[in-house]
This record gives sequence, C-alpha cells and structure tokens, in this order.
Amino acid sequence: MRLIIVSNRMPVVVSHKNGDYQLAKGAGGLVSGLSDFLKSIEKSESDLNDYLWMGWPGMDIPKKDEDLIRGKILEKFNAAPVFLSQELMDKVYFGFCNKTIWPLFHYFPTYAKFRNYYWSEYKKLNEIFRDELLKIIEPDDIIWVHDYHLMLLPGMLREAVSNPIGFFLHIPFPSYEMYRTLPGDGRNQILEGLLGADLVGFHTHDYSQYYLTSVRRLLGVENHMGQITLPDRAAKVDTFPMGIDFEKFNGMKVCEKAPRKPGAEEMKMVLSVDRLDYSKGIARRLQGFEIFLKENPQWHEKVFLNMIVVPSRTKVSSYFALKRRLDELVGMINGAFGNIRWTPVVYQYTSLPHSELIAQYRNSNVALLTPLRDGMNLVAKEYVASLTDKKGMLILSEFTGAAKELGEAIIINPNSRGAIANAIKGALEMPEEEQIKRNELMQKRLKRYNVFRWADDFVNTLVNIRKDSQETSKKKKYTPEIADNLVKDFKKAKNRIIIVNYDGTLVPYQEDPAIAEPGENLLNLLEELQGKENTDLVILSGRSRNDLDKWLGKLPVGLTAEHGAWLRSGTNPAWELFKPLSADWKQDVMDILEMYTDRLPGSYIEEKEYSVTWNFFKADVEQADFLAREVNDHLVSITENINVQVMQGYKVIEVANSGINKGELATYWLSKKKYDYVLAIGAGWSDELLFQTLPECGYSFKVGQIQTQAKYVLKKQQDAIKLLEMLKES
Ligand code: GDG
Repeated sequence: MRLIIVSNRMPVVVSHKNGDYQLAKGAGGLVSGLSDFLKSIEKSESDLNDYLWMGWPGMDIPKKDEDLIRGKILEKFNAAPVFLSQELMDKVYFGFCNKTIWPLFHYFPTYAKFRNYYWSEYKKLNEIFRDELLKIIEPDDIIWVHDYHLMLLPGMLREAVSNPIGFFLHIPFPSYEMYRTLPGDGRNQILEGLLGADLVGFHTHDYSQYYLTSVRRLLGVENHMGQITLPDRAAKVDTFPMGIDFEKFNGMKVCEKAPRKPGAEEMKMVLSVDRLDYSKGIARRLQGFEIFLKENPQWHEKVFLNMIVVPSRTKVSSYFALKRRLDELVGMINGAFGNIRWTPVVYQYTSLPHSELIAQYRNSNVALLTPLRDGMNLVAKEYVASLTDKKGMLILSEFTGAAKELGEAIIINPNSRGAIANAIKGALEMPEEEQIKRNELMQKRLKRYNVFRWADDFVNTLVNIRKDSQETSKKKKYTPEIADNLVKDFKKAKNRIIIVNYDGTLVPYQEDPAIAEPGENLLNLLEELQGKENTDLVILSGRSRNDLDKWLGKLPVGLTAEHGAWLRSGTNPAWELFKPLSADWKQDVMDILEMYTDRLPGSYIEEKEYSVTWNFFKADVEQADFLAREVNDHLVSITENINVQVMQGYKVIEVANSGINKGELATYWLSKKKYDYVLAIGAGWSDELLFQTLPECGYSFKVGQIQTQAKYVLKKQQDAIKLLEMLKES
C-alpha cells in the first residue's frame, strides 16, 4: 500500500540558478514532521510501505522541463509535482486562501474579503490537483489531503475513486457563528468537500465540534459521536492533535553559540518565534512586555525579549501594515527603556537555520507565545521538547490548539496585556524545581504523542473506517446481479407481494408534505404492477387515510394509513381499523404539543384520527434537539399507564396506540396468503420495523441510508421507481 500525501506546497522547493534547477527540502512544521514519518514507512514491514508526496513545486516550470523536474523530484524526494502557473497559485494563495479563509478561520472577520472570482480560482486549483491525482492513483493507495488550500479536493476525488481519503485541517475550524458569515456557494461546498473524505481530522475537540455543528446546521446532516452516515458510506470526524519529533528536538546536539547578549551573564532571555501574522498577537506581546518593564524596574537591564519574526505573505496588505506597526512598537519600547548597555527588544525579521533555532530555544529562560488564534502552534511543543535540562518556562495563549495539551505551562489570555506582563514576571521568577516539575510532565506527554503517533493514528483510523464502510456498502450494494435475481424470482413466483412506503420512496420528500402528490406516471406504474398476475401491491404510510384516499384512492392497491391504524384492501374501498383503538388520550397530548409548538418556531403538529405527530424538521436543529428530549419525557410520563406509545423518529415525535407500527402491519399483510415473493422498499425511520419483520427470503431496500435493517440500499428515490419499473416490464 502506498500513502499519497497531498498538500498545497510539496516538501521540495525548486529554484532556478545559473541556468540549472536546484532542489531543496522545504521548511515548516508539516514538512519536517511528516517527512520523518514517511521515512519510517519505507523501513516498515507492514502493508503500508511506500509513499508519494504531491504538491506545487514553488515556481513556474516551462513545459519543456516538466519531465526533467518530475524525474529529479521523484528520485530524490519521492514526490510528484503538480505543475501550475505561479500566476494561478498567487491568485489562490493571496486570494481565497489568505484573504478569505485565513482571517475568517482565525476570527478576524474584518480582514476577510469576499470576491466571487476568489472562489472560482480556488475551485480551479482544487480541480487541477484532482486531475493530477487521478492520473496516478492506484487501487491500493491511501490518500491524505492537508489543509485549507484543498478543502474541495476530498469531495472531488470521492466522485472518481473508491480509495480511502483522509483530510486534516491544520488551522482552526471556527465556530458556526463565524463560519456561517462566509457568503456564496463556498459555504456549503467546503463542508461537503471535506465530507468527501472518510476521515476528517482536526487538532482539537472544539474544532471537530465546530465543524460538526456547521455540517448539522447548514447541510442538515446529523452525526453520532462524530460518525456521519451518508447514503452510501460512513465518514468520521475526529481529533488528532499534531505532535513533533520529540527526540529530534530533545536529542539534537547544537553548538551552544550563546545568542544572549555578550558580556551579560546575568541577562535573562524571553524568546518568541513566529511567522509575521496578525493572528500571532505580536503587537499585543510587545505591549505586554512594555507593561512588564514599566511595572518592574528591578528587571531593567536583566532581561530582554528576543523576538524572531519570520517574513511571510508580504504581498497581502494587512501583513505589510502589521510589519510597520511592529517596527514602530519595537522602536518605541527600545527608545523608552533602553540605554547604551541594554536593548530591551532584540527583533530579528528573519528565518534561522534549524540548529540555531534549537539553540535559541535551549538558551532562553522563557518562551512567550501569544497568538490570538492558532490551529496548534508547534513552536510551543518544540520549545518544551528542546529543554534538555528542563529549565525554562513556557507562556502560552489559551487560544492555541497546543494549550489543550500543555496545561502545565503558564496559560494566558493574550487579550489582556496585564496578564502577559504578570506571566512574564511569574515565569522569570518561578523556582527552578517548579520549572523542572512542569516541564517533565509536558515532555512526557510530547514524547508519547509525537508526530509518528499522530500520523500513524490518523492513517490507521482512516484505513479502518474505509474498510468497515466498504464492507457494509459492499454487503448492502444493489448490484446488477441482485437486480437479475429480483426479476428472475419475480417471474418464477406464484404469489408476490410488494410493500412500499410512500414519502421518500414513491415520491421525493417535500419541504411541504401537503404537495407530495403522485404524478400521472407513478399512478400508471402502480396500477400496472398491481395488474400483474398474482401480484399484491401494498402501500404502507404514516399519512392520514384522507391523504391516501385523495392521492391513491382510485387504485386497486392495498393501503395502510397512520402507520397501520387504518387498512383498505385493493378490492374493497372501505377503510377499516386494524384493531379497536382509542383516541381518548389525544386531547391531552395535543395540549402539551401545542405548548411546545409555541416555544419552537418551525415545528408543527399533525393530528390524525388515532395518532398525533409533532414535526420539527424545519425548526432550528439545536433548539429542537434540546426541546425534543423534554417533549419525549413529558409525553412518556403522561402516557405511561395507558395503551399508548411515544416514538422518536427522524425530526419527529409520534404518539400512537401501542402495537400499531409498520412491522405489525407487514405481518398482517403477509399472513393473508402464502407469498413466495416478498419485496419491501422504504425510506423513513418507521420502515425499519417493516424490514425487521420480513421473512429471510424476502428482498428489502432502503432509500438513501446505509445504516439500515434492510438488505440493500438504493442511492436515490428515483432508483426505487426504476426498480419497480423493471419489475413492471418483466
Ligand atoms: C499551521 C498552523 C499548526 C519557525 N521559525 C523558524 C522555523 N520555524 C518552524 C518551527 C515550526 C514551524 O516553523 C511553525 O510552526 P507552526 O505550528 O506555527 O506551523 P505552520 O506550519 O506555520 O502553521 C499551526 C501547524 O500548521 C501544524 O499543524 O500548528 O497552527 O497555522 O516547526 O520550528 N524553522 C526554522 N527557522 C525559523 O526561523 N528552521
């Protein structure tokens, strides 16, 4: 098996120098973390023993050189380039990615720009990646797509291949209220794009929940503990906090070229490392440091802030403005507090070699990381891991994913400059034993859940989910062979019965149930089926007998209304009660439901002769869920001692006489003759009892739900009609 990693940038940076192409390993947390994991795959003896990394190589490559570059990259880095123009990449990267998604997902809505062309360029990028992948994907491959640049890709791939597809988001997924502000088609398409994956991973439980809430509220798709049942497969949303290669940071030998101020042995260093980004809270950090200096003159000339800022996204105007602001703030603080012996803030606008970075981690007394939002923040983990002597203290914003795992650090709310100032003092003055104790606990955790565990957990979960889901869908798949048998058995049979549900099976579900009337074609189909020799057609519905009379009354078919309270045979148009029933309880139930209907906008009551249904599919999902539990308890408590049952269906609560359901009714119809051919098709929650009651030899089909008691699944309502048409023709 081969693991294909897909990310916007590939782990190789191609550049052109002196008429030749140079290849260098890319930087960044994902590349360094995953590269080590991938190397371990090569040596592994498990099924997963090969990999390929796909992404953009970082520059325009002329067509004539593409093969040369492809060959070199494959040979040296086991990677495959996605060639696309710098122009398109710039448009997408500096457009939808970093002017729309990045600010919105990091809770900076005022920086977010929405343009229709951003969205079409984003889609185009995802399509190019899809096309490139489709050229190389083999049946055994596992595909793992990374990050916010490629959120449509899983859905696009899912339409074309049946390989396991995973997706991991490295940045936060915002709360529903923030996410829903995204205008246009993108809002739903991104959610759906991610759902194309079998496994969607996030750094924290909160991000997973936020995504699930958006899926629920915007797509109307429910989940059970992160498990989502789609018509033809299951998908899972789960939390995988990304780790680091602990041993690399802890064990690396670095030349301890002291980055501290020469000659100032007593000087303590507070370190910060981040990309230049408004989400990192760099200005806030400087202001916190300023307050610390103001409030603590005893620390003057004894501490300095070593601020490493890595240049980034220089083409986005908000980044440019931020750079200017930082320059000003640093100048102001150094002007106000510094002197010839002491520069309070040493500001390096640069990227350091890896070993020097680790040396800086080790030599600092405090790391001060104050993002206003950060998906994870690997620097925090790297800092703690690098402290070989366990001396040093991390101050970390509570708005980073890493804060969830590094609880022994000094956790702060970076919106309070005072809190930053206090934390700096607290960290500098923390006794060494305390530092060691705290770092020991954090190191233990980082060592256990390292980047290998992270990637391994993700890939294993992905493979298992796909396997389960494929087994179920294979078992339940309606194949041409099954269609053949269905027809063959139909022809052979002496007595046939076909039991079908109405809404969702014979007609599509309607927003307004009142308009779900059957068309001419459907009526003809039903009539012809019933007209076939030795064939009984029964329609089992939860609707009132009035509705069924109005729409299907003229057909000579068996009808069952109110989930079985009423029956009408195909030969006698008079309705009869299935058994003696009572409706004395109805008024009490109606009174309660009316009260709840007033409280839940969008809900409504459907009163039938012997049952009452409370529908809430049009109501706000969260509120409905909350209230439905209360309604259910309330109804159960008043019906406990009478012969009435309360049933929870899909966005509906139904109260009816006990012993009235589609299962009982199916048994009744089946007992009428000795049938040697039984076929049932249903779509709703109430059809599950019907499926359970059928004889082993019967055929049963559920529309659009793989989690079912039915033997097979039909993808769409139209497939149910096609199936019936096929029998009609036979
Ligand atoms: C996304 C999310 C999430 C930094 N300065 C230098 C340098 N670095 C390295 C660090 C670290 C990485 O860059 C930055 O880590 P982040 O965690 O900020 O990761 P990003 O890739 O920027 O961002 C973030 C992450 O994905 C992983 O899921 O944590 O929240 O935004 O590894 O060591 N490396 C070198 N010199 C530097 O000056 N060599």
